[in-house]
Amino acid sequence: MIKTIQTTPYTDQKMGTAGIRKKVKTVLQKNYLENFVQSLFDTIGGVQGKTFVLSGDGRYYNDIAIQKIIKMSAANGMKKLIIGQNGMLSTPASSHILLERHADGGLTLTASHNPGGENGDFGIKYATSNGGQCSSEISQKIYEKTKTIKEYKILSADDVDLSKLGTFWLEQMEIEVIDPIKDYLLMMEEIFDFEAIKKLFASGFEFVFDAMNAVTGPYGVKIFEEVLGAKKGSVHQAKPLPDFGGLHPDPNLVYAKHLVDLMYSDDAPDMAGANDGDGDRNMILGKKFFVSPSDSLAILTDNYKYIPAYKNGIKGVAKSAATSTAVCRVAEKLGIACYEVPTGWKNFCNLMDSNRITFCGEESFGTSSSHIREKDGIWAILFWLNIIAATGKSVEQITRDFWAKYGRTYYLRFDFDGIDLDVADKLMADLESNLKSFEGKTYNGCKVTKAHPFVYRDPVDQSETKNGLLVYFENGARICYRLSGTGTNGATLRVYIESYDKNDFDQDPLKALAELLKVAMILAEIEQRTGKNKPDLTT
Ligand code: VG1
Ligand code: CO
Repeated sequence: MIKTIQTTPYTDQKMGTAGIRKKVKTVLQKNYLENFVQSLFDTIGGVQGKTFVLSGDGRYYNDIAIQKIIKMSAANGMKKLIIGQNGMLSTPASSHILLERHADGGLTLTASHNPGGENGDFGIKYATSNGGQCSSEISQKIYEKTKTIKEYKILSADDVDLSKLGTFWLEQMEIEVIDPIKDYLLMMEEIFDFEAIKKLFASGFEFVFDAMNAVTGPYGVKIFEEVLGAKKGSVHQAKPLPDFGGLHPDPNLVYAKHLVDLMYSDDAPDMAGANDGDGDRNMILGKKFFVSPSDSLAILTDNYKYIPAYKNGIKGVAKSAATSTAVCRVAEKLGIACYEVPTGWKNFCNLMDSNRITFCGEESFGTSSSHIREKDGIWAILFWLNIIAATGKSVEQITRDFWAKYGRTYYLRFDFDGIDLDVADKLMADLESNLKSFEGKTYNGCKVTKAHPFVYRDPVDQSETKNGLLVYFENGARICYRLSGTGTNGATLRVYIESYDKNDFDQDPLKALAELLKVAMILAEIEQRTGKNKPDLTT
């Protein structure tokens, strides 16, 4: 029986850089999830006759939320839902299924790299029929709707069993529960040289994949261990847990310290990779060696010819404005375009749909290609394995060869967390008004050449997005400031800093960027305004 439930709106259901993301406690409020989902359905003209992909990363509340959404979908006339077994699909696998099945939309229940569990975060990423997350314009419309919603529709029915594969019906709606890994694996086999990677593992190459107790554990076991022959046990923290075992499932030097410690110990394997909560981020480590994500994007681009799917040539590349310029130097050499877009994967999608780019990436440990419309953690790790298999070089050697060819871009991101929202907004607004006055001046020995807000005009739909403030210095150094759009705890100010060195590749990035960090703090008056004299997190 379809029920129409009266409800009262919430005023905080705005989507950020990647969907809506909230504290679990917030989402548990009465009708909170239902309000958002019904507003979304209403905004897109209803879901009557449509097919959606629906799944999540298995975090706390995934199981309850998915049942609610199934029943709301049925009540709203959805034709079909495609769901990963046990309600789970990684974000890249979900994007792939959406494209492969020509579905009308996709909902991924995840707060991505944010912690899970009762005290953690929950969220929803909404993808449109192009496989990528909806535009800011659509998310704004959904937000407007959430502020006036009065009722939602839901089927009163028993929970659906999502543990068995196959097709069944919930009243008029078809539900297909699929193997979450099968199609994704087939796609990876089409892209990469699996035979070469099998030989690499057979030759004794030691590898660890850390799934951070999140969604890609089973993908890792299947792909790396069972298919490619990596030693049993190569996948660490392989079982997805609702609270990620207490980990912050963000693969970086701080939150994946256990893996970094292993890789800097004498027992380090030859290579390690890690993914985030929903499997779209990746971190790459060699023996006692870390590859910065901005470098990783540039290195993959420079080595595209080793990958069967790309060997006949790649189109352009793209990076977020906050990401280092390393990949631009590769693009220049290859004679292909390098686009700079606002932070957030949705901004790459038009470039891919219009065949302008093949690879794209963000400094936040995200890399991918036009095979889907999301970043793809396992894809990036397979890409590295394929290069290693083809060249016989180590992670460190591949990176050093890259630096020798292009110079090294030292790069770090500094986060100032938990700032009062108004203080953060004012800081950015004042900094923006001051930008012009920095030009031509020297701070701590660093001379500003130009300074301006980052404004992007999408070459396909001509939409304009303003995101971040850029300050350029002599010798190719750069600072980018922006506020996070994924946090759930006050505002996070992100300061991204890079410098470029043609000859000296062995500095500690923290030391190489120390003066610029001081300059960044001076220009934005960070200490005066926030009381913080150093960043809370450096990645
Ligand atoms: C962060 C990253 C951004 C990434 C986004 C979603 O956004 O900086 O590069 O696309 O998270 O990542 P923000 O607005 O907090 O800086 V994922 O792995 O989470 O969906
Ligand atoms: Co993610």
